[in-house]
Amino acid sequence: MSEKTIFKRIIDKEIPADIVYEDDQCLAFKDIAPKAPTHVLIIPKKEIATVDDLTDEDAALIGHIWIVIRNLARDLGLEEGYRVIVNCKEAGGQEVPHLHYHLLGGRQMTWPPG
Ligand code: IU
Repeated sequence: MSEKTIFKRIIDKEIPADIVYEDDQCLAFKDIAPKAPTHVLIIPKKEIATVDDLTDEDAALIGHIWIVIRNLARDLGLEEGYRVIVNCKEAGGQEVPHLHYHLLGGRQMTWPPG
């Protein structure tokens, strides 16, 4: 059996995280190395490694995550705007192989990203 990812260990409460939201389908916690004044990671509790590993059955879950992101952005005071990023696999800059959405805000974002 493959080892748990660090995010699975956070879901299982084996290691601490600064959790800002949790329900039966997903978890949101502050990024340990924030790239903006607000930097929260939203992850499904289901173990999905990357965007490429999504199946048709995950459609409702992904829709739910977007609603959670919208609510979090509002609750965290990001009414001026924010950015949501999903890195996919190595060339996309993904380091942790558990699907996660970066919610970034509190400063002016620039384009294009690096
Ligand atoms: P990436 O898209 O896989 O590159 O993003 C992983 C993020 O997870 C990155 O921003 C890290 O700072 C963050 N992170 C974390 O919050 N807690 C951890 O224990 C580890 C990484 I490892």
